[in-house]
Amino acid sequence: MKELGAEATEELGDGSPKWTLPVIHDSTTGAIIADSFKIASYLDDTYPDKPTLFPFGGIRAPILLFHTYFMQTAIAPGRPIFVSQAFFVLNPASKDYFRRTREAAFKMKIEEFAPAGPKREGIWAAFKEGLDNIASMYASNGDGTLPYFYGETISYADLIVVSHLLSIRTVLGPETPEWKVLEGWHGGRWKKLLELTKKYHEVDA
Ligand SMILES: N[C@@H](CCC(=O)N[C@@H](CS)C(=O)NCC(=O)O)C(=O)O
Repeated sequence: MKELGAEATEELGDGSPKWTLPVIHDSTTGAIIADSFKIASYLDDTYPDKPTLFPFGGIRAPILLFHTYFMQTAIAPGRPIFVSQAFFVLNPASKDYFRRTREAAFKMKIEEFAPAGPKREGIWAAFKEGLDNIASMYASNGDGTLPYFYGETISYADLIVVSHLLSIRTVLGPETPEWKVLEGWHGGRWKKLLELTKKYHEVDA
């Protein structure tokens, strides 16, 4: 990341810089941008004539607020599960790194939150509770059935949800009972959202 000229996005516990993905290199302008929200803002600013991510131009605060809330309310409580699933498909070097950093962060052994581990059910329930709040937020629009954060208008808010759901589906496996259960939550809202946004995330769609 340093070689690329990407900025650190966060700080580690000891105050030293932390670099994270995603990072983009725009070969048209030469810009290197780290941090997903900054990337989304950059893309709208740089390519305003293309389909945009923020429906009200430079007014980004509502989606930034949603992003923060979604991460804190739904993703953070479920993260041990998503992390432990990824752990089992990583190569040995990454496995060692994951075990060391994630066990320290969650103060639990990977095996505790892995499938059939003693913490699994509680973490899954906390994630569901978080997603309940996000579903209520979506359902507060119109008659409650509109698919997007801005009702009928797709935006970066929905892509935040979609990208996390895709990552969860990938690490759990699309045929696992946990994923199948999630698809049925909130009247199938998330399954539908993935279907509606297929053209953005399925190569053949
Ligand atoms: N605020 C950042 C957070 C991104 C983030 O946490 N990325 C993870 C991968 S999904 C990462 O790079 N982690 C590196 C690490 O924990 O060592 C963003 O949204 O871009």
